[in-house]
Amino acid sequence: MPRQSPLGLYDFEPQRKTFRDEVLQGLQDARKELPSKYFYDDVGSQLFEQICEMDEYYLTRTELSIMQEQMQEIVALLGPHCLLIEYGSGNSTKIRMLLDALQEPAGYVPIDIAKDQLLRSVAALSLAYPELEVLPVCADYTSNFKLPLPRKPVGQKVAYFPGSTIGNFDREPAKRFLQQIARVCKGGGLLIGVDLKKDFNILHRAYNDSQGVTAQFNKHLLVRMNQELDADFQLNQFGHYAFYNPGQSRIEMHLVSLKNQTVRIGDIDISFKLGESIWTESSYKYTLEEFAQLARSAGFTVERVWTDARQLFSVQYLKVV
Ligand code: AVI
Repeated sequence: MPRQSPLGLYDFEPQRKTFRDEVLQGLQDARKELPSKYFYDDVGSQLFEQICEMDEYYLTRTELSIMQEQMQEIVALLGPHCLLIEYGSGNSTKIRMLLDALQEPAGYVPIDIAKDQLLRSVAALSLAYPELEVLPVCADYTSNFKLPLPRKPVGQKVAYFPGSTIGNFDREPAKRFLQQIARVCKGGGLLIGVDLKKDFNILHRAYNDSQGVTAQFNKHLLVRMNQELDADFQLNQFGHYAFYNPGQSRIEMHLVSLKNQTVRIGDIDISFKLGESIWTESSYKYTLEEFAQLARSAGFTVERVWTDARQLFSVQYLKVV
């Protein structure tokens, strides 16, 4: 059962038990790896918002401009009285654009793993949209949890998954997650942002910004382990390393050890060789056809695809079959 707290939050306490277990498992494997969801505590979420505002990170502003241009058509597809379910709502900026345009939405369910940010954004949204029923859920959105329902009758359920966060899933988990959304939104659809394959240099700049914010975001995992798991990572002894792997169609983000070293996590020692890395994130890039195939395999049809003039990014509306 989730804990109910002020502002009607359904709290499934997603980070309480798992962080330590997943860290120790990930760092004791032959290939060291950490789940990228752990970037997103309060500070990590703020660092990510900073990334979204940077010139080099074309994704956010391109997606927003596509949404702005196509809003009339989007609203017509979502229809009146829809229940909007946002997976990974962050600071809920993008949703405002939709909420401003939609015809009497039945409710809004923001789902996020970072509780404080979720509560802040819900408080702000409730002030800005007093008529709207907001049903916040603090959970790892890939886990199985029961979706709260609004009091008003629902036209159709529409999931919103912007930002190309689907790119942070490997192929099979991406399919499973889309299948999960298809089950939740039976009879409805999914409005999703998907980043497209493009010139490697543009990709490289987006994940290696000149101000070093992405590096700080990456190293935030080390900071969290130091603060929450009693670890002693020295931040300057690990380097941010992000590159496009064309064979796998993904940006890979790593933290590379700059020397032979042993790090303590609580009472466990983890050794690193010079040049050994912790793989912290993948960000897959798709062609429109590749993504359509993935969507079909998960039980959707691609109803509509919008892109920018340079075909950097796409916003897509998928219908549950
Ligand atoms: C959240 N996600 C879509 C971002 C991405 O582009 O993969 C996370 C990110 N990692 C580095 N910069 C941004």
